[in-house]
Amino acid sequence: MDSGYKIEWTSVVPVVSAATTQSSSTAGCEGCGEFNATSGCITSQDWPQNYPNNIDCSITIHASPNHTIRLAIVELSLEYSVSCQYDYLEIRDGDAEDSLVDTYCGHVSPHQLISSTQDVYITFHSDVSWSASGYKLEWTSVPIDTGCGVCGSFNATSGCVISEDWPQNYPNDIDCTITIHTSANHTILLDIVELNVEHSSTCQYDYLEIRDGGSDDSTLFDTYCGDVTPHQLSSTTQDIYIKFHSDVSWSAPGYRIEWTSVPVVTDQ
Ligand SMILES: [Ca+2]
Ligand SMILES: [Ca+2]
Repeated sequence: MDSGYKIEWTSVVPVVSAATTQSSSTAGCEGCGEFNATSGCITSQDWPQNYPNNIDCSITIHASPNHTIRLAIVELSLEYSVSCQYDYLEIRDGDAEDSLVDTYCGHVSPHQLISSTQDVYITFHSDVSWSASGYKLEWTSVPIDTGCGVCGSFNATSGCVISEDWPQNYPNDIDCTITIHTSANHTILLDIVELNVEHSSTCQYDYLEIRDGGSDDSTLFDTYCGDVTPHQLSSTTQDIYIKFHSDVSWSAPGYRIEWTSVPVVTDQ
């Protein structure tokens, strides 16, 4: 390092009273500790102001049995160093030492992680000097769908299908066809509970096609990619045809879709 000067600063939140600073966690987000709510958010101390120096904070998120945890890194800006030795956020899938997912410092783009266990363990450390705005994380617990189908024909009045390896990222190079067939005089209410596949403007890489009918030339409801808001589709027939394709690179958690049969109301 060249000699010269080094200036350090710290933002200080004015202390109004002991009571208000106690409860000043940002917009209802949590700080350090153990959490077992099904969803929530966590921010660094004083976020979005700079975090204090000399902090050690540990966070454990614990999901219910048969659930994993989706953790979104919404914002992450820490003091940067090549090996993240000064300030860092460590994320572990589970609480074992060998379960390190990654160690973050500097500025990190928003992205999501999905645990393979029921627990996520996070530690934050800041050293004696330099700080930044810190982090905001959000978590949601995700049910492990052992009872859902993946590809094939389903002949049932209700059920669910998930992408392969859900809620982990789906594999590359997949073609999966799903046909759902319900009883006579019924239609199908399809509930797209979660859908997050590689985004492209024309959905040419990875996509989920959903058709109102039993074959690949039935009327298209839509072709989906990217992060899709949960919503429902109602078939006009007793069949729905779904095709999922993934290309050779990039993947995402995929989808979880539920269906139920709806009796057709006939005029008396
Ligand atoms: Ca620092
Ligand atoms: Ca892809």
